[in-house]
Amino acid sequence: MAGAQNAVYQILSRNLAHGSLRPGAEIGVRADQLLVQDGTGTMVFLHLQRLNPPRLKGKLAVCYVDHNTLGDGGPENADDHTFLKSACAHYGLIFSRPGNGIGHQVHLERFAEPGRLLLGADSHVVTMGGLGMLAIGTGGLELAVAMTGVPHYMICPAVVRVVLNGRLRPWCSAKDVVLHLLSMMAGHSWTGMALEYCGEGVKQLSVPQRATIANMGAELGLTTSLFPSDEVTRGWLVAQGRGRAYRRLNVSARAEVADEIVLDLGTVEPMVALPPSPLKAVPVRQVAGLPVQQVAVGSCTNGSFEDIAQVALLLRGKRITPDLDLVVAPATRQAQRLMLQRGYLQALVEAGARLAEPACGFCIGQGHAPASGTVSVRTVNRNYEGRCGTRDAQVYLVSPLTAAACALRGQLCDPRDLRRQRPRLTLPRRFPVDDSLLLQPPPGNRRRRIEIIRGPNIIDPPRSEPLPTSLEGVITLKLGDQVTTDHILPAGPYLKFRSNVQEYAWHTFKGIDPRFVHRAKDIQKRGLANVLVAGQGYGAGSSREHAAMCPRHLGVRVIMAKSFERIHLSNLIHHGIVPLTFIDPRDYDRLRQEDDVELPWLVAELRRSSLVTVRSHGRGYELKLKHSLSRRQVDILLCGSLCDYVCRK
Ligand code: MIC
Ligand code: SF4
Repeated sequence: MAGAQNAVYQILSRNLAHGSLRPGAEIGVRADQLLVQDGTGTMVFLHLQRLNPPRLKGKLAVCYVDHNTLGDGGPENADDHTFLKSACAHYGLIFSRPGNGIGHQVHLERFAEPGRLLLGADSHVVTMGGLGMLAIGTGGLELAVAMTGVPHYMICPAVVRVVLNGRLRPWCSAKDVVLHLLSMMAGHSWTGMALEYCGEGVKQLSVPQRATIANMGAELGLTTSLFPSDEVTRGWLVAQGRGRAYRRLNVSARAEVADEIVLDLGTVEPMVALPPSPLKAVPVRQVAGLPVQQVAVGSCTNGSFEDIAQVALLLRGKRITPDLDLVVAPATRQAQRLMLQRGYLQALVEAGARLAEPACGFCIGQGHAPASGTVSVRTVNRNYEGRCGTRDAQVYLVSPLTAAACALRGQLCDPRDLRRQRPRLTLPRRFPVDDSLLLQPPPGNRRRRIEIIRGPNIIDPPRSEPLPTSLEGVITLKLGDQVTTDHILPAGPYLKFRSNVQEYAWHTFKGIDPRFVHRAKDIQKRGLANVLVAGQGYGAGSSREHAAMCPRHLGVRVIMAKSFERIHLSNLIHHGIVPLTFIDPRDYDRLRQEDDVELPWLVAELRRSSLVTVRSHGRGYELKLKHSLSRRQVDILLCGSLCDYVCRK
């Protein structure tokens, strides 16, 4: 007899608009809630203006200003905020003002609902899985299209159950659990998979702790991670004054799943992810003693009140080591206010910490870039090379308790080696709720009259052209494995160009090959296509569609890789770049940068088979690569972009 339906499919089937729930099948879903943030959101609204829907059909949609908050070096950030605020009022979204906090944590506190489906233009929207909400990251254009009421198309994930048994040992926390899991699961491809958590061990994890674990599933390329909604969830929602949002969601140990992972929480130790990947996690003791110059606590992974308060309690009455910089950023204004009320911010300041505003900040290289060649210990989720703003800094990822211990010792250390009692934190029965920085849109009939205000840096994205029947081009760049979207298009100081693709494009592959843009433009001028070659996991990390739009603007029309990450793959298709994968990985070795290439029957082959011919006259080879595009995706590519496809329909 077939087992019961798993929890992920229970939610998907409630929201299913097209297709059937089979792992790997293309399905269409309609979401209950939508989320955008400022870094991806300006483009979402520019797409919406082009799509020009008569009205939006989303249910609850929120736009958070959390990435671009510094406003340094010019008016671009503030202009983006004005644009977003007016666009939210025009289209009917709630606008979360700068200072209100990081979207994922604010959403968890104020809007997330168990048993419901959320789509968000950010890879870490999956944080909401901690509350039993099925949350899926998308590209910006996809989200704009979903806002118009068109179903969102995605690959139905295969579900893997994670059974958490046992109890966490003192000083071990949710971050250690997820780093432990990442180290266990690294080395396999998890693209197209979703995790659902169950087991006795889940009950001892609070909602923010579950959210930390769900958050970092993004680092494995998972579609999402889901926790049950139980009495812990109910208690947390009640403390947020949202008890009515509670709905039970069982994750059954008997439901039908593709695979199962079992973890005894009692075996988890304080962990650290070594640079340059969150997947390179080892027990902290293996690297204890390494001198540390900076500690940064915060982000959507570990910026909850619980996380920051524990750091304050551990540092209370002490001073951090003099040669080290400690920066602390509560993730939300609510956490910040509670820290103030309880005197915890004072404890941090007295210990020598620098306080930062509730925003992404140092997590995305916006401020607090470490000194050259130094070690920075952070509670964030990604430590890719250069993401912190300093190319040769070494970033280590740890839990808040381990971060605090490092701040006291001035070196990487296992917090158990402090030989102290773990601080005891009592959580409030009621969190201080103040939604005054969440601006509600005006009633429907008044919205359309509200003008959308565009600053001079907010530029319409380039128009796309249909895919030509055959292509001639040059391999302008050959890349290795694990090229992340941070490598393709860095954030940090260039984040302010998120609303200006033409300008942002000048920074494409900047950290990898500063000559790339000039080469690509030369090839483009000669009327040829730019073709990229990449290894495994091309496009891992962020959902930023600019990592597809900017290369496309520079004339990239085909990327041949060993494999692609999920959200980036959609972004490529939706912006008119053909993703092809190697059938034989040795073919990757045959291709060289500067090879002339021709795809003589591109469109015919995309339409008729799963193989595409690539040949080089200069080098004398002919290869077959494959694609796994659905009929719909081929049609999108032929139109040039999802925007054109939807408009045509
Ligand atoms: C990230 O953590 O990399 C970001 C910045 O939040 C991105 C979104 C973006 O690039 O705007 C993400 O995770 O999708
Ligand atoms: Fe912001 Fe960092 Fe979270 Fe991305 S991972 S949403 S940059 S805090």
